[in-house]
Amino acid sequence: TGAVAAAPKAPRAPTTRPGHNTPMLVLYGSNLGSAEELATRMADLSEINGFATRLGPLDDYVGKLPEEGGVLIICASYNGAAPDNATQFVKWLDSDLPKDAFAKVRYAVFGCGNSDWAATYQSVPRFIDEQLTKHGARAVYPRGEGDARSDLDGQFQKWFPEAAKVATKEFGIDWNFTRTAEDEPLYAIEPV
Ligand code: FMN
Repeated sequence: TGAVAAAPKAPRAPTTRPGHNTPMLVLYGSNLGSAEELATRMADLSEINGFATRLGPLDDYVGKLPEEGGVLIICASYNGAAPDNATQFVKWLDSDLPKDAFAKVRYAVFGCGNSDWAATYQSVPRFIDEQLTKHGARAVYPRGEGDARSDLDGQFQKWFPEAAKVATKEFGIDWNFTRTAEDEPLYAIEPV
């Protein structure tokens, strides 16, 4: 009786994951979970923006940094020493490596630290960055620093989108890294 059924919703514009599939390895060194959580966030964003993404602790990749695509590293420090799941990786970087060991590696590092530890603030991410560069790797974007004493999350949120923008250029990807975790999902439950 005059009631008008709601018009069906306009179909959502189709969204698909971009298909460039550039490899992206996201590695973390973390004892208490902050670096691991940020790594997981980066891996999610990397995947939904079309990178063929892998995620793992630094120690799982001793001797096997990939020469294709990119490597994103996020690592904490503990009294100047590596987190438990990055100990072997740091030892490896400190070993007698050929000068060009990482000549084909492209990477970016973000450090999680706390400036209360003034003498060793950011020491492990800094060391990783220095060793990679020293052995021929290319830093796609300058190392970022997050300070848990002030605003680690905010510093990360400034660093990552800029790093991502530069990375897409570096890898020649015709796609601006604009999808965020808050966007419409790429998939929906289909009625069967
Ligand atoms: N941060 C630094 O930058 N340099 C340090 O030497 C350092 N030593 C720490 C020692 C202890 C016992 C604790 C609890 C924290 C220390 N921090 C240091 C801060 C941590 O690296 C920082 O909180 C980081 O976000 C922790 O990451 P995670 O939760 O992934 O382990």
